[in-house]
Amino acid sequence: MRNPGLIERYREFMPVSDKTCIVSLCEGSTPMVPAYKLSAAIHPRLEIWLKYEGLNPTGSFKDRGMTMAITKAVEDGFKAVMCASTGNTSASAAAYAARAGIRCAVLIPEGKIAMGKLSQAMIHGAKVVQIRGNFDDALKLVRDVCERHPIALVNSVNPYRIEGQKSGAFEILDDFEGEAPDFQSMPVGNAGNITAYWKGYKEYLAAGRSRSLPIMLGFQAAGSAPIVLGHAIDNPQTFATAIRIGNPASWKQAEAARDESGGVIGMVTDHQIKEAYKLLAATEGIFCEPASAASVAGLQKLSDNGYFNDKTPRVGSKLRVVCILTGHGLKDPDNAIKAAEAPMTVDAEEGAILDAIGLCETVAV
Ligand code: AN7
Repeated sequence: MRNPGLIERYREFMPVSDKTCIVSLCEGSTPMVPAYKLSAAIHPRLEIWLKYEGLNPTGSFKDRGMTMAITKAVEDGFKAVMCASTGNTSASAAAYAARAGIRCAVLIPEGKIAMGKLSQAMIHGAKVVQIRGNFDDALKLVRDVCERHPIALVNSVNPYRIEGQKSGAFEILDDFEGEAPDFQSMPVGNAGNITAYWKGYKEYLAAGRSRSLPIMLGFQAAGSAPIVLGHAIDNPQTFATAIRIGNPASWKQAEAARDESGGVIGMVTDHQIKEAYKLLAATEGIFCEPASAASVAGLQKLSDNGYFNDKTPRVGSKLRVVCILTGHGLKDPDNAIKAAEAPMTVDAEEGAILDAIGLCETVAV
């Protein structure tokens, strides 16, 4: 069946009426990929599933919130939208604004967004402004501008963004026929997504569409871990630029999701993120961007610390975990090229090629 987009799929849970003109790129309904080898590598009792959000129309989970935020901006009469972004929000806002025929401006930290994301904002015709500052500076500026001018703010402080993004939880529950996974693991930056997932899980339960709630596990990069450290970070650092955020807007809501679910918000080093990023690509054939791999790096860290040893599965014999792979690996080709083996250059003749690939002895037919 054709995917009608998530507002249509979950219309009864979304703030729309019969008159609402929905702006959609047929987002959502992303695959849940079972990860057998990854599960075995991390902990024998885990059954890991990868929710591949990189397969949304602009390559990240941001499209879930953006279909809703742009739909409402248009309904409310706005002719322009604006956001601060570490990259993916700007790509999504630019695409949905183009589709709606309204203007879009994005504020990004100079030199700190991945190339794929920048190219998207540009090709969709957004006004792209780089600031000499970080994401937190950009968000403050955008909030001020949108307060004083008739421009809709489409960062996740816009409640419609959260309404759209909660659909990710609905899909997981539908995929598992109403039984929540034992754990959900995800990266945390500005903390809108963990807020949205937890809201979604609770709403589905209250509506009688599911029977249980997961334990929420969120991971920040060690150089950008304000929630873990308990204070804002003035100069956040990490190669996972998507989550290079020092003062998350939804800080309190993220703590609530952690505490209400009995979960953890932890931190993982850039090295741990890089290892998980490479492991996903090399053993599961799944290419996500670095920030997304923090969800898997975090599981590895918890496993190493014995966290899963005393946990009991809700159903079956394995602890079921869903990792939210928030963005596609192609967003950030520079980091992929840096993390992998460089290509070889040889003469255009068979002997040289066979030498170079070095596979002939092991896979000879
Ligand atoms: C791939 O695009 O903040 O905790 O401006 O792009 O909801 O912020 C992106 C965040 C995780 C963190 N993974 O989500 C932006 C932006 C990816 C991301 C996050 C982001 P939140």
